[in-house]
Amino acid sequence: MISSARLLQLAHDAGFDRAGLSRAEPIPRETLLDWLAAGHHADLDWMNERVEERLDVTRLLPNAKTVVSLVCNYWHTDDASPIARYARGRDYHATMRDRLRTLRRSVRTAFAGVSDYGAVDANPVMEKVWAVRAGLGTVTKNGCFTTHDFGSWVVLATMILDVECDAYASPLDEDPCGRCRICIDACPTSAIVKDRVVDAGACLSYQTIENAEDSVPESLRPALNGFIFGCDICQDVCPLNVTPIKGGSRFEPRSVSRESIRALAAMSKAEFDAWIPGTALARAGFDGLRRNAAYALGAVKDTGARGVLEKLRSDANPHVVEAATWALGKLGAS
Ligand code: B12
Ligand code: SF4
Ligand code: SF4
Repeated sequence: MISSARLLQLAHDAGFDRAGLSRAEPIPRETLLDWLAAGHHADLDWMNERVEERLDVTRLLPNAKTVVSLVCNYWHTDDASPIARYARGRDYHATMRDRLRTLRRSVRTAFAGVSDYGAVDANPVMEKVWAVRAGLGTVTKNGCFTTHDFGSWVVLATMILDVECDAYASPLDEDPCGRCRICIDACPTSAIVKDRVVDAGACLSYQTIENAEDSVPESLRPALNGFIFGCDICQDVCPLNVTPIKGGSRFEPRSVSRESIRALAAMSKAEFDAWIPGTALARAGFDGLRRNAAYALGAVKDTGARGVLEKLRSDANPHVVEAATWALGKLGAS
């Protein structure tokens, strides 16, 4: 048995804003299986893989006893940007992985013989569920994990240990949403299909990031009128997010977050190489970002963007061409 106070101190020293502990008990199966059965994972085939690991962390780390949930606050400014807040600075995956590496090293030094497993985002770990169990916040109706201090402007990482701690947290006994449903009504694509359940296929976050190598369904394109990477609408409207706290310097927005949609549509490969590597935007790639920007210009009927869109219409990438053609159609005849 190890000291929970010491473990939480090590997490704090590694740079995490909050940390909490829960017992490594299986997750109720319907939490994930109902979502998958409804097809809410869209083309995220990897969500359908390693399901048993997601539901039971002892399959990831034999004899797992403790799950450490780790939270970083990333909010910085209210400046308008077509990029979702979590992606405006250095890639959060790199920041969380660096901090996790530091924590794993210090845990091994402090508690000899302990084995661990670390996860950030892509691993088969249900990070929000663990953060709830660790008493760090709740999953609110917008499907986001929301804390008292930072609202939902947080990203998560998770560490699993094969040793028991001397104290564990309990989930908070509260529903901060109450009768509110502002986020559900504000979602432009009705992607929040019921309280706390998001249909990824309808979510602009999925369409602009995960579906970057295909076309966005035509019915969803008019909603792409402000974001070209991710979507913050259901968080921006949330009353639990009205007093955000500035995050650390690693989350400081980079210059690309101040570029206009037109500039991002017209981005050259050289500009892409200067602006994008090292940020989470790299996931959508050069073509995915320009495709998204073309949709956004069409969605807002930006007549001043006709020249940029004409150029994109003869691009080498078929999805960029298709998006530019659609957008020009929205602008109408010149
Ligand atoms: C798949 C995925 C997506 C999908 C689906 C979104 C979703 N809500 O599931 C898409 C691509 C749409 C997406 C979008 C976003 N994502 Co995402 N995503 C994930 C990922 C990889 C898996 C989530 C998952 O397992 N979903 C399956 C469903 C069934 O599980 P669930 O979301 O936890 O929901 C259930 C449980 O929470 C349960 N529940 C609620 N309370 C409780 C309590 C207990 C005790 C239990 C047992 C269960 C339970 O009810 C829910 C419905 O069944 C995680 C990383 C990870 N490994 O966890 C990041 C993650 C959730 N995403 C994250 C972020 C930042 C985002 C975006 C904000 C990005 C953006 N700005 O565009 C948006 C938010 C959209 C939204 N409104 O949810 C962050 C979380 C941020 C936060 N504060 O919540 C994560 C954790 C990544 C990270 N490591 O930081 N994402
Ligand atoms: S991120 Fe945007 S599209 Fe997705 S559920 Fe929230 S408001 Fe809807
Ligand atoms: S907008 Fe209202 S319902 Fe939605 S998450 Fe915030 S408090 Fe909950």
